[in-house]
Amino acid sequence: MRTLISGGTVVNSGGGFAADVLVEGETIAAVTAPGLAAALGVTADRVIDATGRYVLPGGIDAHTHMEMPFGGTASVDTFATGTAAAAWGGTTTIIDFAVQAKGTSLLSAMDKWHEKAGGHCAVDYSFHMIVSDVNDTTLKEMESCVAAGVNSFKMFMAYPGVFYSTDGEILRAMQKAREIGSTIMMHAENGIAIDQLVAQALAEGRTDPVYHSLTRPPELEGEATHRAIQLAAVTGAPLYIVHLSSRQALEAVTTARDTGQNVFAETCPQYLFLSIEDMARPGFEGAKFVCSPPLRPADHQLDLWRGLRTNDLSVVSTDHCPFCFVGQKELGRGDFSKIPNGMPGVEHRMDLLHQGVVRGEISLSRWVEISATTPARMFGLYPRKGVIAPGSDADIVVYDPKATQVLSAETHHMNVDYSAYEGMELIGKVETVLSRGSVVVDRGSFHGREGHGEFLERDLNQYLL
Ligand code: DUC
Ligand code: ZN
Ligand code: ZN
Ligand code: ZN
Repeated sequence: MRTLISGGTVVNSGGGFAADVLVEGETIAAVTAPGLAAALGVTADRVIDATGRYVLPGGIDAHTHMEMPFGGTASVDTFATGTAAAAWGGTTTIIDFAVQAKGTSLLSAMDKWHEKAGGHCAVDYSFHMIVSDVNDTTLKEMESCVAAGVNSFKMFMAYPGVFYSTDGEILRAMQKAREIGSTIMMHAENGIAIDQLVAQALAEGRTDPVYHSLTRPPELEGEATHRAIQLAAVTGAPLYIVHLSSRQALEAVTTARDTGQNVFAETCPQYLFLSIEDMARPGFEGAKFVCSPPLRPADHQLDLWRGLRTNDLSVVSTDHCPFCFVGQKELGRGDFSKIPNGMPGVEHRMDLLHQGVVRGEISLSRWVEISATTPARMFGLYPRKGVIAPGSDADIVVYDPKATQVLSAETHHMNVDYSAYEGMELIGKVETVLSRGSVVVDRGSFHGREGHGEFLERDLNQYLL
């Protein structure tokens, strides 16, 4: 099968240029001057007219939680529904977190995630490991994970008793990561102090959703981020701060990067577009916005956009972790600490970030860089993913920058009963999506197939100094 995408503007992280893209089977065969392939007599089985459109590398969402057991329930997108929603939004690769429960082995967690995802994904997928039980066996198993194409390990300074690791445990895992060339990903919030604030708030009868944010202050994200960075400095391990939400945490990352440390960070659309005001909505509406770290006062958003421009924030992922309002978020009526933590978002990352381009917060090429190219390089998928170039997988998004849309639970494809962005008007829309050469979405209809997505074994972080 040969496909020609003609007349569009190819946008890579290095910039945009008018070009045609020729796809042979699952890969990109050529990126040519406009009209060249046709002039040379190359025929195609399918021609996609991209006039007036951007032709982008498929998005990579490096942070999702499909069917994850959490807070006494489980996130509601399966790998089938979640990857289909991703495709609708122009994301053609997800990296999901396989969870090691305390008292279980790392490799059994990886097996379990292969079982959940295998044969069900509409687009390509890979895993990071969540390490929640540091012991000699786990540390040894980290080597086997790397051999199996999983070379990034997330740890938690939050959630005591669940995923939490002590500083000593983090230090040991970082030493191992340094030895085997892996990156440690950190959920950086001081969970010990937070648990005290939560208990105090509940004892005083402060039970509304907004207290979820007020008991997880940005100082305790900044402190944990700084501490993780120092542990990384002592051990020499590369560190990637996940879901960075606050000015305080960004400051710690910026300082580390300015001194040349291998420290990287991602933020998420919810921290760029939503705020603590949303958690204070009337009634129990705020529960829809409960995630950790929490939404911050709106002025943090300006710092995060600046961080994206200065590359102190290198990646935007979603932390997609959807729980339905009815029956799941409602578990926390009368006690905010029982609201399952997490928000839906895998479908709208590319579109939301495009608003940053429209508003002049980031450039067109930076949009592609933070949503596709850098995640590919950070997590060892480049140049197979993250770029429109000969030899790369034909994961391609034809994007109409002038179309408009209104986000709504009525029209989204995630398996969740609300939208965190209900009624938001956006400029720009995904038109056609190819995953390894197959059209999976085209002008409002889905052509993807459960099981088309393949597991991606990943290489080393390509940014290490
Ligand atoms: N934060 C969330 O909001 N959900 C899942 C896990 C996490 O760290
Ligand atoms: Zn199955
Ligand atoms: Zn986290
Ligand atoms: Zn997460």
